[in-house]
Amino acid sequence: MTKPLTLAVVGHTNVGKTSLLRTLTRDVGFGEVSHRPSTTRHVEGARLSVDGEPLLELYDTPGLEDAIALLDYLERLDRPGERLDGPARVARFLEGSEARQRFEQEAKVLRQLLASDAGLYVIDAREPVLAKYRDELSVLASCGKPLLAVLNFVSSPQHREPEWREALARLGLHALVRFDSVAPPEDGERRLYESLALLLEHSREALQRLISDQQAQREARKHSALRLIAELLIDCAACRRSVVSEKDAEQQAINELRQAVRQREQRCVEALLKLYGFRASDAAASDLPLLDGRWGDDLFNPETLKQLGVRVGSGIAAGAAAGAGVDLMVGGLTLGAAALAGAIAGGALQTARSYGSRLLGKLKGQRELTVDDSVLRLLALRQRQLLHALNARGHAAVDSIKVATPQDKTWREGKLPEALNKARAHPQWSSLNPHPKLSQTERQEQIGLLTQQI
Ligand SMILES: Nc1nc2c(ncn2[C@@H]2O[C@H](COP(=O)(O)OP(=O)(O)OP(=O)(O)O)[C@@H](O)[C@H]2O)c(=O)[nH]1
Ligand SMILES: [Mg+2]
Repeated sequence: MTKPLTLAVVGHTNVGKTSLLRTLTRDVGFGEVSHRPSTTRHVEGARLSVDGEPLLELYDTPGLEDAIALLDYLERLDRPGERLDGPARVARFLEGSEARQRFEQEAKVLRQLLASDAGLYVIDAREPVLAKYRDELSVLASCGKPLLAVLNFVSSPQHREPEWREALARLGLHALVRFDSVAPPEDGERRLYESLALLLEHSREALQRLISDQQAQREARKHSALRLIAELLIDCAACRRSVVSEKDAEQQAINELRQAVRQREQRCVEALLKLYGFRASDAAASDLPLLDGRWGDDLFNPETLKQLGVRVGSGIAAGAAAGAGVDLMVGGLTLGAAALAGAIAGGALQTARSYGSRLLGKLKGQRELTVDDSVLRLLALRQRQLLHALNARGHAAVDSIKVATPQDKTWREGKLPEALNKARAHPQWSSLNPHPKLSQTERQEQIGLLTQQI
């Protein structure tokens, strides 16, 4: 096992060094982040490992504040007739008393940089290139370690990237990456590590492993996320409530159904946040729009009939599914009895029982309430939107994501994926119904198919 590559994250105070560490380590709890300067007071490290092998150590450092004075001081350390090089000067400074007094914070930074393989120099790209930053770079460069400039705040419209590029080049610093730690570009980490590999030839292999591992993790996360969304949709599509035909009872059932769907959506939001390593408070689903629910006649849904081993002409099935008219009711009842007999003969007793009790409910004037198609489409859209936001979110972000209803009406229109139509005929596929059977092979298959379609 080789020694991990060590990097010191350095720069002016309040430029987002701790934030960068949070995003690179995907750890929202790393260190302390604040809009006030001088928040980080001590060096603190984090380690990235692949398959249990530590590959990279990142060290957060206090922000530099008074580089102009420090540079003056360093330049006066040469004795008469002497011309020290950078590292020798820094070494002399660190042995002296000022490193424990006036420049105590700065000394911590330089010590850490000297002990590291390279430094990430974080820049607030909104700032003009002031003299203090140029002096800061001279001080850091005198440690003799490779430096990679990281332009933070590049998502801000006021950034001054061209100015910084030019100034850095004039100081002999040509390696630079754009990396906004609140909204990092999708390939941001890869670019950052690739740029480092150019500076640190001997660490190329370790950095490549890190890049591949992170890519694999990103893919795995995306897949798990889509599966979570598919499960939410199947749960809601298969959800069903039997209600007596009476106004108050119906209204109450609608309210309860809405509440159940809403809570189920919130559970999905929380699971996605956890999967992506964010806090439960980082996003919340806003309320669902008021809709009446769907009073469906899924008893005669072709899919239900298929379960019972009944083959009907598509005309009857389609008409029955639409729940049209008295004739069909009669047809439906006959069909129901025949279907029951057929199912019992075929050994599908469970299915027959459940179908039988629903049929009985219907005879007694009960109605079946399910989740409206448009709500299912809305849930899919909102969760996809959330997933998109999570993929683009750095772990340094502090504002929370709002899972809102899209402004346009796309969620009201369009065809539902087949898996959801199937789920409507399988009440036992929903964790929101009593006695669910969530591990049924067919349910798992449909979740798999839906995962690919979302
Ligand atoms: N919008 C935006 N805000 C950021 C970004 N990076 C950091 N911030 C904010 O900038 C402030 C300073 O961030 P920190 O990470 O504490 O900065 P620091 O360089 O560690 O500061 P010190 O430890 O005090 O030297 C915080 O309010 C962060 O939320 C960024 O890329 N975009
Ligand atoms: Mg800090």
